[in-house]
Amino acid sequence: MDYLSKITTNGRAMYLAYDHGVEHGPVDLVGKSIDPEYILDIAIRGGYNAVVLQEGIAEKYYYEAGYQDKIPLILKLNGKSSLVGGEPISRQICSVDEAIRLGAAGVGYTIYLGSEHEPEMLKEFSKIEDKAHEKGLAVIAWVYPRGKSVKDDKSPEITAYAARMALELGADIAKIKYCGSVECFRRVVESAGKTKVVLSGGVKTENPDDFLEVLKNVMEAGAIGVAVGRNVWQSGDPLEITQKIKSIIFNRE
Ligand code: FBP
Repeated sequence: MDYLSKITTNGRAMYLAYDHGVEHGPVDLVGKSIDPEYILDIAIRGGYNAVVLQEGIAEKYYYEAGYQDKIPLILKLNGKSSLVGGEPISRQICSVDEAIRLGAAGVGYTIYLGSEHEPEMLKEFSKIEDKAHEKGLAVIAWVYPRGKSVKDDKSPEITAYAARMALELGADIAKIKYCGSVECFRRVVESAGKTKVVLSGGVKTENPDDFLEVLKNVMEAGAIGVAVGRNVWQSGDPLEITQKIKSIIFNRE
């Protein structure tokens, strides 16, 4: 079954991530980006393939305002604040049924690969994956190596491991951080096999060209696109950078 048809264009993907209010708090939501309506407007006018939200914003700003016909939703089903110390764990805080009720086309879940709590996240993810696929929803795995046993979360070995884990778990898309070169990201894409890979945006770069260069590299390595947040909505001109992202993702052979 093609779970990705609603959230891709010609096999490519550009997602606007906005789950940062949970993960980092309002410190990330500078200027107008504190307002979810501002983000939804960028997502729609920018022509994103989907917007990534947590349940509360999905309910109050997406569902209640009838955005279902305007832009697909990827609902994050787990999350954690940045305030908790110790080994990272992000637990499920929303269900697949709720995602369906809110009109989501896909669900997202973060796995901290290498954390002492990894088994709990793998188990939750697996249940979510079964149910989401049974209902025809796409499953996107944020696979972030993290925890005290992870020495370098951007090493070629561990990023490839993250991508492989997404394949082994049955994710349709793996959201992976950049490992530093086209060559190493090629190995990431290869490791993901039939699971597609999108770049995880990262902290806003001072020079937008630096972020765009990374995007070019991952596309050259075989990624299908990006799930980006801060580099777009923290920008002074989110639609301008969106056009550049779009042309890198979609205007290529
Ligand atoms: P950005 O493009 O802003 O990096 O967003 C991608 C994302 O994965 C978000 O979905 C999530 O909230 C955040 O990054 C998590 O970041 P961290 O690396 O701090 O866990």
